Amino acid sequence: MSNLEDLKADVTRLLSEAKDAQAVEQIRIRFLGRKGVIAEHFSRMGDLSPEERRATGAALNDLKICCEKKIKEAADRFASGRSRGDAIDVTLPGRPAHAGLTHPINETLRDICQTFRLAGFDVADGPEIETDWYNFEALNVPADHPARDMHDTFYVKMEEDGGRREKAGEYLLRTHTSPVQIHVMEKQKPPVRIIAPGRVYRRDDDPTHSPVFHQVEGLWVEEGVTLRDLKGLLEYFLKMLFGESVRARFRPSFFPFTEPSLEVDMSCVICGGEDHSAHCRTCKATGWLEVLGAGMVHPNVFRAAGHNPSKVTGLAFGMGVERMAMIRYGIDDIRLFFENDVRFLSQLSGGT
Ligand code: 2NL
Repeated sequence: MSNLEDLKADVTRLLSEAKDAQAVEQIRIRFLGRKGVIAEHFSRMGDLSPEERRATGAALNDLKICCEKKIKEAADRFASGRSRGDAIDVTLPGRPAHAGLTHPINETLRDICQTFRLAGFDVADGPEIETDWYNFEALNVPADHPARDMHDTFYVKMEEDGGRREKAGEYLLRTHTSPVQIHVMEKQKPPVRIIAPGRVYRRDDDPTHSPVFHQVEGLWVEEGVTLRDLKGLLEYFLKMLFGESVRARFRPSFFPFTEPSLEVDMSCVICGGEDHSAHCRTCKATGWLEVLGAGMVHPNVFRAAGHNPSKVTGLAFGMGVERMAMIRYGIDDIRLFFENDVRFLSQLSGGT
């Protein structure tokens, strides 16, 4: 009897040492096989007395059932790969979780806004679907101006009121964020100091133009604001965004909504504006990059927005965020920003 208890202990120990399914099978053959240890014990029962035979037979049957159970359990463990030998290796490093990145356009937009907030500007926003009045008329853009052409502007027809505030009729997708500033001037008496970032729409599509892009416009209306303030503000802005060594250059220009109007160039950040005799592709060997349009608010714009042009003056400016980002990251095709290939985007973004 005690011999049989020893056998049970042997099977348990051997199974705990088994390294794979094959080792378990060897144990099964050795104990439960046709010529195995248990079969041998059964065959030797002929030598026993009837009483001994009954007791031994019962004990051997118990042992056999017990071994079958233990061996099946061990075999199952290997089959599902969860044995000690094959266990999940808890020391393996986990799969890396990919952190999201800020899109380079958003990162640039955020830095532009932050720079003007530090200078005391509030951030304003407004609708992307606008009326001809807010997008053009109030901004002194005459009816025959080429920007109003179907070739440049997306027009939208609104059939019904549809429960919204808008009336049925002709609308357009704003071509600049200036209408936001008109809305603010209508509601707020001077001083007004705001920037208006957001999406704008134009019927353009080539390597440097996208039908949807982002703009930041700025407006500062107050008694005594001058062109000097404009130049100083924009020089501060460019140095904040591109570094202290950047220089600004102002050229006379024309916009319907400002008088006088300026175009603002910055020294090329790629070649430093120094060796522009060489062939810098970014500034086309001129040493300068055109980055902003600006000017003093036209009296007609003040009148349209309900401000008295003989009491206040205002400075205004506008820039394309994609253009800023292209210069900042040295990208020559605007479409890369919108294809959203993570391999491209993750090379540019500094983080979240
Ligand atoms: C550019 C030029 C500019 C403005 C935008 C503006 C707005 C109001 C009144 C007067 Cl409400 N002007 N905006 C003025 C000058 C230039 O943008 O090149 N944008 C990308």
